[in-house]
Amino acid sequence: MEIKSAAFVTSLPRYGAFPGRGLPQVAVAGRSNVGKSSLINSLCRVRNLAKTSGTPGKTRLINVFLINDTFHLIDLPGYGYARVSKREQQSWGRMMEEYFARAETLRLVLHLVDIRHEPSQGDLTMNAFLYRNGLPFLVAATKADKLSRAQRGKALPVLARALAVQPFDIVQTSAQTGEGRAELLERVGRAVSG
Ligand SMILES: Nc1nc2c(ncn2[C@@H]2O[C@H](COP(=O)(O)OP(=O)(O)O)[C@@H](O)[C@H]2O)c(=O)[nH]1
Ligand SMILES: [Mg+2]
Repeated sequence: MEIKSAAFVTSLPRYGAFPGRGLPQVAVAGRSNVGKSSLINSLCRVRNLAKTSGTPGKTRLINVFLINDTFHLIDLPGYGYARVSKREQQSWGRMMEEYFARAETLRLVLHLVDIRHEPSQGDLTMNAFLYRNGLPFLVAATKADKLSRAQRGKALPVLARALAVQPFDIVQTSAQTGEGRAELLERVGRAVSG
């Protein structure tokens, strides 16, 4: 699939009505700072479509983008940011549950994990949630540019085991080099067509 057009639609504090709702959706989930916004920008080849940030934990909104006038890309708020209150964590949880319960046209979740680290508690919780709810997902390991081939060879099996997927099912990505972009677009394209 090629992305010919990408446009910001809206930011939602709670998942609800928005223009064009009903089109197929692909959601991007992962901990704060894992590279969700960067990956969206890289996929769409638009520098600042999704706002990236050096200070994590700011995105507390569901950001909706319209791609090729045919499907929505959903930038979900990140989890696992250490400096948020219990109450904020709970409101995050409600927001996510609400999203997944109401997103009837969700076709694929891109679950982003940092290739450099073992999955966090939040990553494991998200993974369990995806399995428990039978949601179609793909694990993408971000920031692959930061590891050598040898380091990746060690990191992937660890990630795969923890997330109960096959190592070769994990797409290695880099927003910086564009690695994994073509494969992700291919998978997204298949998910939203038909
Ligand atoms: N080296 C490298 N840095 C990245 C990559 N993706 C994101 N980053 C950096 O990680 C930080 C968080 O990225 P962001 O996209 O805002 O993460 P989000 O909170 O998940 O949306 C920023 O400083 C990015 O520049 C990547 O593929 N490679
Ligand atoms: Mg973000």
